[in-house]
Amino acid sequence: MNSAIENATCANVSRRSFLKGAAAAAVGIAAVDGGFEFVYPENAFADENAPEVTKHTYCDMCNHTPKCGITATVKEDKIVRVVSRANYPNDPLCAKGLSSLQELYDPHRLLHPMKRTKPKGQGDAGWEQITWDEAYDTIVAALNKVKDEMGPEGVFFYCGDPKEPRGAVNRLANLFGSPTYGNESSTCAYAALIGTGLVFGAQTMGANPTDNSKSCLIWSLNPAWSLPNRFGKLMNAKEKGCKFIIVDPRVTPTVTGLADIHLQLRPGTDGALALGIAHVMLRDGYFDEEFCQNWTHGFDEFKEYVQEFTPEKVAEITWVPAEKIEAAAKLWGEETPGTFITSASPQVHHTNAGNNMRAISSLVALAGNVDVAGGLQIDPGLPFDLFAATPAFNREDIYDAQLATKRYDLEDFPVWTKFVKQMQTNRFPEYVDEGKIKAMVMFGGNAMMWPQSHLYQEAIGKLDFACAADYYIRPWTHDYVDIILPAAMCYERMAPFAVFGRKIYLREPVIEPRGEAREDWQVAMELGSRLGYAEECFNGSVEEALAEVLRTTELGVTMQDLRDNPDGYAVPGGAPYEPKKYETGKIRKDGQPGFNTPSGKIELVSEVMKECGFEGLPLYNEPVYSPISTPDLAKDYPLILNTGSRVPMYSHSKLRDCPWLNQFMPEPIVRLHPKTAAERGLEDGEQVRVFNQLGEIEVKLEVTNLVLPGVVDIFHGWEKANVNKLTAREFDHVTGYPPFKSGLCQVERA
Ligand SMILES: Nc1nc2c(c(=O)[nH]1)N[C@H]1C(S)=C(S)[C@@H](COP(=O)(O)OP(=O)(O)OC[C@H]3O[C@@H](n4cnc5c(=O)[nH]c(N)nc54)[C@H](O)[C@@H]3O)O[C@H]1N2
Ligand SMILES: Nc1nc2c(c(=O)[nH]1)N[C@H]1C(S)=C(S)[C@@H](COP(=O)(O)OP(=O)(O)OC[C@H]3O[C@@H](n4cnc5c(=O)[nH]c(N)nc54)[C@H](O)[C@@H]3O)O[C@H]1N2
Ligand code: SF4
Ligand SMILES: [Mo]
Repeated sequence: MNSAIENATCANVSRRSFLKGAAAAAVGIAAVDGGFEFVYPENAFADENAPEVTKHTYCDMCNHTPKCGITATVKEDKIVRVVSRANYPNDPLCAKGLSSLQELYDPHRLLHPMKRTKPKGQGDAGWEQITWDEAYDTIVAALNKVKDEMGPEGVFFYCGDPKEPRGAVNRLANLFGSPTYGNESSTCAYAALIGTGLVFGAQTMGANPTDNSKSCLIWSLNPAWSLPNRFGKLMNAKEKGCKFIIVDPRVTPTVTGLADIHLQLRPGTDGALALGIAHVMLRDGYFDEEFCQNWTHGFDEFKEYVQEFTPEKVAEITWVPAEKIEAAAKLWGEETPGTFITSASPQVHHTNAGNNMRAISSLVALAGNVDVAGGLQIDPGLPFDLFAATPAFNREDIYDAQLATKRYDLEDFPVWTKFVKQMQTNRFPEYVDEGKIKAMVMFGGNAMMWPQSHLYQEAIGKLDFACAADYYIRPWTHDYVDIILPAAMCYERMAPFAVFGRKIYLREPVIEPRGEAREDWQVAMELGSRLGYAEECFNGSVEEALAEVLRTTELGVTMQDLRDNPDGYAVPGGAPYEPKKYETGKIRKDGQPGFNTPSGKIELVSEVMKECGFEGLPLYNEPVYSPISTPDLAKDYPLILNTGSRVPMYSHSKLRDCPWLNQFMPEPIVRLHPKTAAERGLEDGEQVRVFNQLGEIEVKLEVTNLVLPGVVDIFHGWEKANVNKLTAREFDHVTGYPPFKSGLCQVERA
């Protein structure tokens, strides 16, 4: 392993104690470390002399699509050891992946369907074990009742951050006839995809540098902690000479490992910073004039607008020194081709999300970095996303013909509805209060992820019926549902496929599910069958559902092809990347030259925005609460509240009970710069109150140079200190996103 990656990945991880734990797992004994005692339940022990079998799967500990490969050693249907899978596109396993056995064999895991016997939200649901049959019968009766009384749209189908159930749940919602399907991407990736979709006519979060890339603009991503397998690839590009500009308020291991220029901005001022860089590029000729004149829409208007964003003015807004803005514009404009990478979330966790993302995307066009080798390659790629299944499998035909006009968010978020065939979920409490939603089917979600999250918790409680599938009973959310179903984990399930470019991997279960757990796809398909769609839901068969996913790709790939190629089946065909396809008509759906936007060009001024009643330019607006937009509020709450930047050892609300991971951050902390702490007479390690006009939490203080002076950095998802008590429910009009990362607050000794 590249030692730089190892160091960065494990930056917050005490290697000695972690490895001690890992060794304990290998022999299947209890791990006792740093005050934590973890005892595997009986069924984690195998006969020492039993033969060993090696099997492969991929990890889902960060619920995400890095899909790191795992090789598991199995004895008597018990996993005794896991390591990174060799010759697999994504490796190595991070601390979470290596700890996944503790989640799998956790004695507190939910292993049977349960129903509540006591009233909601009172701390004790009186959970009582029931059979799958009883669970399904109850759910089917409740959903059909809502369907009969008010129509299928009254049932809200929801997937949280776990991405794996999505294809099956989407299909189920469409078959049931409900456009009220949504997922956690209402606060995650879609705003970035909408922003880039508006500009490029292609939804993208950028691409890693290739050997042709002279530069790379990373706009708010910290893969050293959030996507460790990707960080290794970026380190390799750095070694080959690619120059990096990184826009991040914090000094992360990604910044120290990669950045040639680090722009440490005030959170939420991303749009102003991008317009300032554009100003310098256009002023000093660091742009591709021919490309801009021929292939961008609204160039002159955009050029006129950025006149006011002088480096000096932008420095005042963003806190980034003017010289650095100048230097970044020069590097980005001169070191071409260059690629750009943006995150799913931090740059859009603001009330100006959509326009921030459009302004950032404009920089790629100005530099002429679109659809060139080493730049942002706009590639039609394979006609499917096997991870979230395919449009045909998801039954978008039903959605388009019958459901699209019945969705509840049409008036709230018109731009969103043009791009996303799923509901923007952030106004869920209002839809419940307005009587539009009466029941909820939840796969892997936590109400704590929303801003002012108690309102979402209460909204679930107000429903006639709610059920959830999860690995655990998480009281914060599940105290408000009626039935809870045990979900099988990555070692126990088959769906979905892993796809890397043209290579597809089938995942065979490594072990039988513990207890009565069932995989999400099976649950969705069994529920669908009982709701009257047995044929469409393959009578609950995951094998057949997956075969149908393959069939809908129309690529001629079969399950047998995948079984015959356990090291990945390469879909035949495909050609090397072809640059400048916009000139030859290979990007647009109608075969004409140009891009898939209304004007056929890269839209610096957006026609879709205008059609939806907004300004066409990516106007910069201050975050709704900020020292500039609400100076009076800022007198009481002078610090910028930046919540949810990822930590290496946890995924959102998960893994707090995993002993090997919990030891690295046993309790919620707030991070402050030494200067900010000193101004308040605060010292490292003491308990502090973090509060604003919306709420208050108590956490332990960590004083660190990682954060920018004047900014407060707190991770989300802690039940005992839920920072979403302090985040506001003003939503960006374009994307519906909340200001998770640009609130205001104050910190005092507790
Ligand atoms: N303040 C603040 N809030 C944020 C963010 C932030 O940065 N700041 N980030 C936002 C973002 S980007 C996201 S993605 C969301 C994430 O928020 P959530 O979607 O709530 O994610 P988790 O906390 O991981 O909750 C997932 C639940 O699913 C369960 N689970 C995990 N895997 C599976 C599975 O495969 N099947 C089933 N059935 N259950 C499973 C877990 O046990 C857990 O209870 O949070 C958002 N909220
Ligand atoms: N370990 C771990 N990995 C994860 C997750 C997890 O919970 N834990 N969650 C997964 C999910 S759902 C997601 S969405 C991704 C997110 O992946 P990342 O975006 O990489 O994660 P973050 O740490 O939220 O944000 C990256 C950087 O953005 C900076 N940032 C904060 N505010 C701003 C801002 O206003 N502007 C700019 N330009 N930068 C800002 C932060 O300082 C941080 O260093 O991570 C995924 N990977
Ligand atoms: S980054 Fe870590 S948690 Fe995420 S898939 Fe890879 S090993 Fe698992
Ligand atoms: Mo996310």
